[in-house]
Amino acid sequence: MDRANSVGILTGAGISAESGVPTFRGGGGTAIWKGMRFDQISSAEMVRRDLPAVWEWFDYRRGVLQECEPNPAHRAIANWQDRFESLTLVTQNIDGLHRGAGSRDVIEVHGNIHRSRCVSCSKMFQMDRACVPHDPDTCVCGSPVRPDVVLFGEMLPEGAYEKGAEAAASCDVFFTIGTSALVYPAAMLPEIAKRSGAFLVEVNPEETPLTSSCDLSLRGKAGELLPLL
Ligand code: BV8
Ligand code: ZN
Repeated sequence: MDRANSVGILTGAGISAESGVPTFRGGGGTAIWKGMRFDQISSAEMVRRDLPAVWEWFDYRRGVLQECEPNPAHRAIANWQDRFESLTLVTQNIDGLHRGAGSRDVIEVHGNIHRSRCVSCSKMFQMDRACVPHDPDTCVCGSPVRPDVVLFGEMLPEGAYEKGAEAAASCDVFFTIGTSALVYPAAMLPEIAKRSGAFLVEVNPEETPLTSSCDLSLRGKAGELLPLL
């Protein structure tokens, strides 16, 4: 950390766990919603088949998020912002808590739960956290709006992955924090960093498929370990 000029970070649901945001796969379970696995309800197919059900799921999660604040892990990363020549933060999370903690230029590769977009003209709507259920439900052009979130089977936002990959390929130290490293292409980023010679650090209470290729695997909670770093 003392000698690093450029730092890359990939975070997942685990970094928001201590804020009270449920993870998807942690604790041996998989998030289930009305009998469906979360990767069924959070899918492109479901938006086509039953958009109201998708909104019910996301409005429920936005309701949970109303009580959640950034935790010491988010704040530690926000404090690192000005301590390195360059710091690139890529998050798979859609909860907006990194931005809430003061991080700038967060690359949200899976979108943001507080933004919606028209299915036809792609007009964007920024919702306030308090705006539950979502509003508006239809665009000014008359078409329905959907969460501006990347669902399974959907492309990542234009350029987001590429920006993350570029940072991963050129950083001195790369942190993979609170992610089970199972979802692609985001899970490629730590691998790119490692292949490009970065010092790869994992922060996770559990082992992941990345653990064996990490230079350092800190077995613990992000909210406790990151402030120590
Ligand atoms: C795409 C938004 C293609 C929605 C999400 C077969 C093989 C390989 C890939 C695929 C395949 N079949 C399908 C695919 C592609 C698929 C994929 O990767 N599937 C995986 C599951 C097999 N990927 C996609 O579909 C992506 N799109 O590939 O497009 C394409 C190509 C061309 C043209 C068209 C299309 C899109 C993926 C994005 C999906 N959207 N989220 C929503 O939120 O509902 S993914 C979802 O999983 C979240 O974003 C989440 O962040 C992400 C990953 O999960 P994690 O963040 O890692 O969270 P998880 O719960 O899994 O783990 C938590 C970790 O934290 C645990 O390790 C735990 O130990 C740790 N932890 C717990 N507490 C703490 C902690 N760590 C630190 N501190 C703590 N206190
Ligand atoms: Zn529209």
